[in-house]
Amino acid sequence: MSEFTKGLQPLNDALDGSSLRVLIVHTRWNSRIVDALVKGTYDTLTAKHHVKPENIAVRSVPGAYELPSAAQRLIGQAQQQSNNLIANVTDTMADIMGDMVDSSDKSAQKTAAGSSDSITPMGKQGPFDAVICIGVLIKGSTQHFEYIADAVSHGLMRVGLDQNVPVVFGVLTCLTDDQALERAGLGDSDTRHNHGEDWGSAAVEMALLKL
Ligand code: DLZ
Repeated sequence: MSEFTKGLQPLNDALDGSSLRVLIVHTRWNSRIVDALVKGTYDTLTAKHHVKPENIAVRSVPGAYELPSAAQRLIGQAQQQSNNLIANVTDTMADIMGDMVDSSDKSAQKTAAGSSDSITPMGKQGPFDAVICIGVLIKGSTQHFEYIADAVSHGLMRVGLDQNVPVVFGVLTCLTDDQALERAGLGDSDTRHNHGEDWGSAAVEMALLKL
């Protein structure tokens, strides 16, 4: 039986994210806190889970309200790029096979084999395996906070389910500035913790989830 009663029970297994492609979308609202959270997320992805820096795309949006639509659009663009690339590779392979069938000439076969070496690898253009949306909402004196928090949490859940891509909810919804600082690892207490670290691990765990 675990001694652990509160918070996230860490996995015992090491999660290898070296084959994953991850998108981080973050706000520019509350940027000091958000920047610390993005750094915590990024460092965990690369140092703990070995996600390659070239496979991490980072994009910013104005505020938390923009996170769901930005995530949806960027996921779609990456998927489209990937489809185009696959279509190009398929066309090139068909051309090569056609050339080889058309000609019994050894030199033609050599040329064809040469061209297959130049097919562009997937590189930075694959679809995303996970998306992490990061922002900080701090309650003010109006109902703005409640409306945005509600819209963003529902919006991000919808994007994840509709796109079938894990979307990590990296949005702090805090009543005070101090609460936000503590949760970005910038506070004064001994219990301060950068939640970005948990979000990085959650993204890798969800991307690798299988039966
Ligand atoms: C307008 C606003 C306010 C009052 N507070 C925050 C906040 O604490 N955190 C945040 O990320 N964004 C805030 N915004 C901006 C909205 O999220 C959004 O960018 C604008 O309403 C434009 O759609």
